Amino acid sequence: MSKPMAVGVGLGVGVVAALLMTLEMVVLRFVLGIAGPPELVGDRTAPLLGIDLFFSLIGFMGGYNQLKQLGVGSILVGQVVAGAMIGVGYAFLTERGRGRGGWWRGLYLPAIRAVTVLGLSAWVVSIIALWPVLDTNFRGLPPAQASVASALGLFVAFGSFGIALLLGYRFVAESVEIPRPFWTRGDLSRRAFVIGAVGTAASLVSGILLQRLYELATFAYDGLRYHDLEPQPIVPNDRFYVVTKNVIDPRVVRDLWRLEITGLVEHPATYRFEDVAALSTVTQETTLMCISNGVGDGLMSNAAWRGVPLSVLLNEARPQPGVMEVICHAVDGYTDTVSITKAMEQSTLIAYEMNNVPLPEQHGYPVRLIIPGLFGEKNVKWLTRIELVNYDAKGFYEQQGWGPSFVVPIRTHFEGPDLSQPVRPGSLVALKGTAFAGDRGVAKVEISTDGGQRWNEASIEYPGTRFSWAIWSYDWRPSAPGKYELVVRASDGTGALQSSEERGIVPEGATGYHRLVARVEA
Ligand SMILES: Nc1nc2c(c(=O)[nH]1)N[C@H]1C(S)=C(S)[C@@H](COP(=O)(O)O)O[C@H]1N2
Ligand SMILES: [Mo]
Repeated sequence: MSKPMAVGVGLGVGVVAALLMTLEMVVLRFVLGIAGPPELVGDRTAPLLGIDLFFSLIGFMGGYNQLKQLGVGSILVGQVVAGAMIGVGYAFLTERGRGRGGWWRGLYLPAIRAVTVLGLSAWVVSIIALWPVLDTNFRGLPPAQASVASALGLFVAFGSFGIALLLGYRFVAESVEIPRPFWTRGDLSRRAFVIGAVGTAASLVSGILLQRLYELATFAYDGLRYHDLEPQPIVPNDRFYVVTKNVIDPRVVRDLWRLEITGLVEHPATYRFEDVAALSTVTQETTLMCISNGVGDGLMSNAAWRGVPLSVLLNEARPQPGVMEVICHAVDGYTDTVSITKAMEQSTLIAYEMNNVPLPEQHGYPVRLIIPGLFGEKNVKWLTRIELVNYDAKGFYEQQGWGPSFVVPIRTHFEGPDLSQPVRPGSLVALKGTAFAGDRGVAKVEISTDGGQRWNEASIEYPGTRFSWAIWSYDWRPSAPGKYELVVRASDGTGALQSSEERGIVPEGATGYHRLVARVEA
């Protein structure tokens, strides 16, 4: 075969083999929840990006969802490009072997050896590089099995790429050995056509499956915010804010799923869902807020969670002396940490119900953590392993540089009424909003209508619990026309007044007062 033709055939067959590999990865992901490079590489690298780079990438791409799409898209494209390059290399090696020894059934063995060595090395390297996230399984396989499944998934994917490349190349190249001009509808063009058809079919089927996966993807709901002119004490589950690192969230099969207690404990344990549900339960209203919730933003919601205090499981497992932290691992490979002291508090829950129904899938089905007083990210969803350690471990976002404090500061928001239009002098403006102070409770809410010079106490319409927000209201009747700067602030149960310091989101969450301008016009 001429060099340019070998390049062309190798490239084409490499691309088709990579498309077949992509198809197979998509099927494994779809059916068995096995994560492939597109998700694993993102999850492995995201925590390594510095917080500033991560934040500016999100800004540059126009959102977390766009960044996720860029990540997955570039790995998918990268796989095809790598496939094409390997195909060309394989073609070169094979063509160089023409007329020499070392052939077996139309396959040139040294070329096969090279591809095999490359494939095995790629497999080993990817296992080592992806090790920390290899225990991801979106169907909820327990971590050890999940790691094996992911490793096998990669093996099958790389292996099938290799086999498709060898067989595909031989299939096309064989026809060239009987020399016929390319354009005479000879054997070669027919065979090249077959390979092209296989590639097209693989892309079509992958495309359909990817389309289906895209519909399941978190793009539709990640970053959902809760805003209401009449804020509800308890946010309905389908309106509760959502934040997830995933492109597609887990769909855990409850009977496959286990909760493991491992690490520095006297009695490591594995619980089935029924075992967890059989333990004594508590119901606890707790508000969650994302660390990236800006002042006035809606990444904050309140629900009643039912579950088991984590301390019940930890006491059964008997922590060894010297335990400092608890690492919480989730089926999506997400991890976060909490101090053993906080983990042992009665209010730290393993929750499996949200507002009287099983946890919805996007809120962590079947089991998540609820840790009052700490930012949302510590409330690990799809929890599967609790590991006790004697060092200061860092979770997914903390590795990026968030924290080190994850304590929710006092936060107050205006919600209603809509003040985008002017109001009439003398009319009643029934201001309403939320106030939240982590696990310290809200003691007092104050409103200023003059930019923060004088303050008046608001009424607490709904006090909530120590762990939840309060809903406040304040009846304001502006008499004179003009522009009024409305400000709200609260004091928590310890008597501390909300900080007016305008601190940005990075790295410990925003602080400062929510301010609105109301226009009063006759
Ligand atoms: N397993 C897992 N848990 C997770 C996350 C995640 O991506 N994966 N995101 C965290 C973040 S950043 C937040 S703010 C909360 C959001 O919880 P919600 O979607 O139920 O409101 O979940 C946390 N728990
Ligand atoms: Mo978050």
